[in-house]
Amino acid sequence: FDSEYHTLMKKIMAEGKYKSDRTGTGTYSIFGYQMRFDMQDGFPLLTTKKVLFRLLATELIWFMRGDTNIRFLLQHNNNIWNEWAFKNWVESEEYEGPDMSDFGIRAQQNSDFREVYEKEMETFKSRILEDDDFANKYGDLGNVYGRQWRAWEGPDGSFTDQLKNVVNSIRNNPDSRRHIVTAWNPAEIDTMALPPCHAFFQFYVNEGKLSLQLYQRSGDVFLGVPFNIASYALLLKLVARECNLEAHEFIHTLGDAHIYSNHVDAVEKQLSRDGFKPPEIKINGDRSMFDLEYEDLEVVNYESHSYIKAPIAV
Ligand code: THF
Repeated sequence: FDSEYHTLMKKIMAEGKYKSDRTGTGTYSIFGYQMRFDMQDGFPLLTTKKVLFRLLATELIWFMRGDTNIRFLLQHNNNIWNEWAFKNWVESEEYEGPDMSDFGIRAQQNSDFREVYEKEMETFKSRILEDDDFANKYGDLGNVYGRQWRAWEGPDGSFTDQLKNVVNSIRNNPDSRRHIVTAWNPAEIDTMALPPCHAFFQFYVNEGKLSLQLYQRSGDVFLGVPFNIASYALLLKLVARECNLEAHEFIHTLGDAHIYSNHVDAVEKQLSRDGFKPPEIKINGDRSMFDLEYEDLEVVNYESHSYIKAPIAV
């Protein structure tokens, strides 16, 4: 599994063209790439750096619940979406603290600013956790993944539960070529804190085995993609269990696959390492995927190299 991912990193390092980007960081990027992970060989949690399963698992549970408010994530000590909610807050009329424009890039370049930013962020997090009105207003990321998966709003005001529908269609009509969930809702892109990166996925059933292919329009290969691989592999396991099928292949198709210029050293470090045997994920208890709790999940035999820290581009 690590080698499938390392091949992608090597290709971008060798062939990636420099490109400026929305966040002002700069990336090396290629367009169009596919990886395949056979779940019968184990669970694709990378081992050449430590990937924090708890973070991607609680994020997936958050998506599956149809939740779009970072409060749930904060309650699970998960900070991966804070910056996007914080951005809405500091750009709002109500915000009266120190100037936070371009906080992502400035926090990396200026340590005095970083201190002020971190203090503002701590205050923001406490208010989201403690103040219901504040959380409703500024913790919500808009019509992001959870909303589109569980409550896609149609032109007539009705809601479509794409995730429930796809589970039912896999169960009742396995050979269908329409087992699709899409987070890319053109009419609502401007109501999202960030348009979906992992935008569209499809299931496929053959000989009692279930596969999932994801189309990801944009992939932050060092930070995001290890999460995305494990997250969709976990989703595949959960849907397979829900439908009494075996999980087979996770196929990851990428559009713009990029390495941020400030991740290059981290990538080289990771590329110098050899992988371990992949772990297994156990789903304990008999709760359905729709009621799943993080405590139902267990990572077994995860041996990995050390964690490699890298800054997130906002
Ligand atoms: N923006 C960018 N630039 N990259 C992304 O991967 C990304 N996402 C989501 C939304 N915007 C994005 C957010 N997902 C981390 C991982 C996934 C994220 C955001 C951040 C991250 O920093 N992971 C660290 C651990 C962080 C921690 O300890 O709290 C890591 O090393 O894995 C892609 O969907």
